[in-house]
Amino acid sequence: MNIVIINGPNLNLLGEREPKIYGKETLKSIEKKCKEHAKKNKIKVDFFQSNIEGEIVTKIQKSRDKFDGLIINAAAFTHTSVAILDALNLVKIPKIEVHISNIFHREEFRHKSLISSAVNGLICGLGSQGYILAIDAIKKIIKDNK
Ligand code: CA2
Repeated sequence: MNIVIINGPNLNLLGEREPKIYGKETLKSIEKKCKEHAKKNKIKVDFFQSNIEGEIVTKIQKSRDKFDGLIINAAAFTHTSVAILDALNLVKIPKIEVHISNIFHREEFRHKSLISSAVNGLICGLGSQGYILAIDAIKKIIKDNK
């Protein structure tokens, strides 16, 4: 099983600021945890981050023939990007949206995700643990679809 985990803008700086909202972990340590957990489950992970919307769109497009499942934390693009929504709709593999913070407890502009309609499910507000839960969930969806 091969999956891709896509991370959006500013998540490369995780751990440096706003620990009350996002915790103290860096994206590197989240990547390490995800890869360790995935390995135990015989899953290979491509962990990707970009600050550029077009690079994320291209990564999603290319996921079509390369991966069995996709996990995405689109960060701020969650609330703005029709391009990412369209790309997700074009890729017919299981997809899960993750947010470290509870976007519904925060400013009103974060309450709306433009991409949620294109994914199987959404995990938010559980910190970096959300990525691990998403790996477990996507594994089950992929298996059940076979
Ligand atoms: O909670 C999440 O995972 C978010 O996707 C994070 C985004 C935010 O725009 C979404 O509304 C919710 C922001 C990521 C910012 O990354 C940081 C980097 C360094 C320090 C603090 C945050």
